[in-house]
Amino acid sequence: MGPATALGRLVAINFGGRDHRFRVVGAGHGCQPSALTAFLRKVMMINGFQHFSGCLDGAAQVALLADVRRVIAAAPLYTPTMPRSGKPLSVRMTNCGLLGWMTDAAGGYRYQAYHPVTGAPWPPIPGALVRLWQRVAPDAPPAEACLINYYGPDARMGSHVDADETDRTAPVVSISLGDDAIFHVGGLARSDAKVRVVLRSGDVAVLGGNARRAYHGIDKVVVGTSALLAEGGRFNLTLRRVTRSQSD
Ligand code: MD3
Ligand code: FE
Repeated sequence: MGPATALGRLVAINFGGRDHRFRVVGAGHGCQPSALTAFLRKVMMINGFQHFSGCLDGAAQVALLADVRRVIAAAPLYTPTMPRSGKPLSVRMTNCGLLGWMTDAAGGYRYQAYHPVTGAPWPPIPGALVRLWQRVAPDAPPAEACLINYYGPDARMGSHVDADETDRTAPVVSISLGDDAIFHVGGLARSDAKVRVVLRSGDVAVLGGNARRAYHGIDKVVVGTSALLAEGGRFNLTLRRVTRSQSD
């Protein structure tokens, strides 16, 4: 999908052999929605998926990467493993926040408050991410978890639904840093048609509504498309509300 589209502009996306036309509407905060946002709503009938291309400028990406490096210094990337089989995932992971998502053979998919290798509590969510959550998810209670995925050249993430959160009414907010990734999103059933999108460094995606229950994954990382990470590859950060808020 192309770069951010000027607000009010009529765009066309060809899908299933015909052009789908729609107007790009603003989101009420700084970031410009891409054409994909309207496409998913109108054509695939997935509400609540918003994709903001180029939401973070170069300086903001550099600053956020420095935040990520500080988190990793305190909470090193580790290789998660599949429930029961213990087969390693191809991404490496860490977290910041009160809770972190993890998986291993013994305990399976879950949130826990401490790093599985060091046993230390996860570092706090950096201020810039707390403010981004407030800006793009103003109605949600505070984010509790920020999962950090690192994709090397051969890493991918198979199609799945994020379902380990007790509160699945709050959106998931995704931020991409580094090389481009081919992202796919489908419907509520694994067999539903999927649309593929390039997620670029600085893109922010908000997954709310029924998009929160849609199958999605990363087909591949396109190596060498960004100079942000000296080591190459891609970080994806996902901010999440996990538990139901006390005040609701
Ligand atoms: C759609 N991460 O960590 S981010 C994940 O790029 C995950 O690392 C991918 O899927 C990544 O669970 C994709 C975009 C994303 C994140 C959460 C979603 C899309 C989503 C939750 C519901 C629907
Ligand atoms: Fe996911």
